[in-house]
Amino acid sequence: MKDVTLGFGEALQHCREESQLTEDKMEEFFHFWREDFKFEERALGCAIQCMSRHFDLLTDTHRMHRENTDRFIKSFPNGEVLSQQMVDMIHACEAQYDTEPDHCWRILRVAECFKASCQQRGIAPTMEQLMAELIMEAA
Ligand code: BOM
Repeated sequence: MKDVTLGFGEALQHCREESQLTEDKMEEFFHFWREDFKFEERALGCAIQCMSRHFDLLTDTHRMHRENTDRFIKSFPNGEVLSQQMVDMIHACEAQYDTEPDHCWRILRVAECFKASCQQRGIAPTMEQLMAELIMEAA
């Protein structure tokens, strides 16, 4: 999951401007997994929408594109094991917030729900794992 997160997070720089997400709101994407992270900024939902679009993970109704998302996740280490459950969790979260008409807010709620589902199943990456991976990449 740390690898998928860091891979997905690479689109943040690309999406900052169009989503109006300033650096004081989110410095790096992996902060998403912090225990005290707040899902309060609509701009973060817009950023996640832009990032998903960057990797072609959305349908034309701004919902998760299952096949593309499956392929994206499987392109990372451990993705083969994670993909099915991640896609199913995101889909269940989408169903829960389907009536929210604003795409940025809806995607933010879906992301929050997805994070909670990952924590419940014990597949959320820890900050230690993410930090270690970043240090390895920099070395
Ligand atoms: O209905 C819109 C679907 C938007 C999906 C939101 C999922 C939350 C993504 C935030 C965390 C990402 C970590 C890894 C990448 C998963 C593809």
